[in-house]
Order: sequence, then C-alpha cells, then structure tokens
Amino acid sequence: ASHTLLKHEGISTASHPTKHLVVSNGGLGNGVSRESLLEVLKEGGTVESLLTPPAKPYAFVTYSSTEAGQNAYTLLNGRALQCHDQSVTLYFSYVEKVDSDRSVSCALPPGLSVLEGFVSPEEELQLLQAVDWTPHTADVTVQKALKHRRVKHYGYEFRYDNNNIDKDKPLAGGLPAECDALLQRCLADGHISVLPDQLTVNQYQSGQGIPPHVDTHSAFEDPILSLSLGAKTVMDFKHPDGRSVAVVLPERSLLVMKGESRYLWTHGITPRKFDVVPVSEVEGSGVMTSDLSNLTLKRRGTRTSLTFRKIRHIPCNCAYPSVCDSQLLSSPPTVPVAEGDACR
Ligand code: AKG
Repeated sequence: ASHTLLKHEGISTASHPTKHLVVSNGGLGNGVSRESLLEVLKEGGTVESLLTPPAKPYAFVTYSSTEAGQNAYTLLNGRALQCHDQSVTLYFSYVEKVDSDRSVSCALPPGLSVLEGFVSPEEELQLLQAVDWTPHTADVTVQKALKHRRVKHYGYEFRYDNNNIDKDKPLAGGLPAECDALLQRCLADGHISVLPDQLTVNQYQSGQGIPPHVDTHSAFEDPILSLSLGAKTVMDFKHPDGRSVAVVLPERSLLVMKGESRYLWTHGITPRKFDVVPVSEVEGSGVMTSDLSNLTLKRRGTRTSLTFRKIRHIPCNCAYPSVCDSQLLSSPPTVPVAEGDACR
C-alpha cells in the first residue's frame, strides 16, 4: 500500500508512528462519507483534523498525539466499513505531515459565473412541467434517450453525430413560452445581449452525467447559459493545461459560461451517485471549498438542465484558435470540442 501511495499519489509514508495517518480506501472518491469515517476514526482517539480530498480514495487524519495515532493504527488497520451500499476495508499508514497544499483550485474559470436562486421554486416547477417528455410525432421538438441521460431539443436539433446543428432546419415552435420571463431577465441583467434560439433540455438521473466537452465554436455564440432544476450537481471544468475546477451548481441556479470558460475550458458532469459537497451546504454554489476538512458526500437527485444557446451564423473568431473549429479549418482540435456523446 505504501508503494502504491507513493507511486500514484506522491504520498511518502513514515516507517515509525506519528500522529498523522493516511487512510487508504477511506476517501470520498471511494464512496466513504466523511461522517462515517470520522465515527470510526474517533474510536482510535481524539481526532484533531480530517482531510478528505475530493475524488480521492484516501483521507488524512491527524490525532492529538503520536500515542493516539499509534492506538488508532493498531485498532483500526484492516477495519471493514459499511458505507451506503458497499463495504470497504480501511488501511492505515503513518505520514510525517499532512500536506495542506493538497487542495483543489479555488478560482472559478475566467468568464464563469453561477447565479444562485435565479428562478423561484414556483418558476422551477412551471419550467419542469413545461418539458413534455411524452414522445411527439410532430417535429416541433426532438427528444432522445442517450446512453447517459435523456435530452430534448427546441428551436434546432443538436446533432450528436457531428456535434453541430443544421442551421437551415429550425424546428417549428421555437422555445417554450415558459422560458420567456427568465430569458428577458437574462437580457435585462446583461447576461446576454440577444435572445437564444436553441434549447437543449438534459435530464440526469442519479448516477448519470455528460462527458467533458467544449460546445462547438462554429455552432453557437458566446455566452452559453445553463439553468439547473430539481437537484444540484457538480460540474467539472478543465483547462487544456490540466487545471481542473469543480463547481457546485445548486438547483435554481443559472450558470453563465462566457469567454475563456465557454471557449477554452471543457465542462462535464462525472456520472456518479454521490457528489463531494461542503459539509454545511450553506456555501451553496461556486467552487468547491479548498478546506478539505469540510467536504462530504451527498446523494444526487434527478437534475434537469436547460441549456440556452444562440446559433452562430458567421465563423467564430475567438481568441482561442487552437480549440476553435472555425479557425482550425481542416486540422483536428487539440481538446474535445464535442458534446462527447458522438460515439455512444
Ligand atoms: C450540453 O448539453 O452540452 C451541456 O453541457 C449540458 C450542461 C448541463 O447539464 O448543465
């Protein structure tokens, strides 16, 4: 286990007892909640701090003394822990210190904002009811059950085979009238300067997600809006240089992806049943806290998102030519520019 920790995670373990231990298999990324881990850890002695890095299969615990650390090791190493619907075996190793730099990035990608409470609970209900999932024969909307979620398109169909839209084939009916008020608010508040003409509704059951992608530059203008309804989720943003930011999207919040966050960073939702969220939940939106002692798991509910986009009619000339299909011409892009579902 020590070898694996060093090789894959850069964690060097100590061969002598200390007050700090790394708990392999005891991490949020392994489906272990902070609360259940803490309950077990307390059997070993007084816990000074517990760090639960997001998406990692391990946690770090610091006891009040080396004796307590040693006691915990003897008592708890190899302990089976039942968490949600699985059993995991906890393995402990001593470490010299807990590196508090093992944190997630705190800054939102440039151009990204999350507007909490953008719609009221009443509007949320109305919008959810406006989406009629019964199959239609008329071609006013297009809906599909994808491998990872179900989708419905208004205004124009988004084609997952070429990650684009047929600009000369608008769907009859346009966007649902129930969206008018919130779109007018977006205009009035300056989040958009023209009304969107394409809407994709995604519905994710717990455990479903969407692969990381950049919305095709040549297909849509800037910005892109996404309204979260029914349940919160965590959306992962990734920069081509490897930086990664996990952003909590609470129910009824509006995500505005503009500029760099729209053109350069991929966005996606990892399919999982639980999300790593701040313990208190009061933080609500924004970037996952860098305080790793304050994260836990929360079961995902069914989330319906409304993604509003404006069709682009002239080639994109953004400031990110390396990922811009309009500017790349025939050479392939260096990051996924797709909805990510083309090969499903
Ligand atoms: C898409 O449909 O391309 C999305 O990225 C959906 C995002 C969301 O669910 O908020």
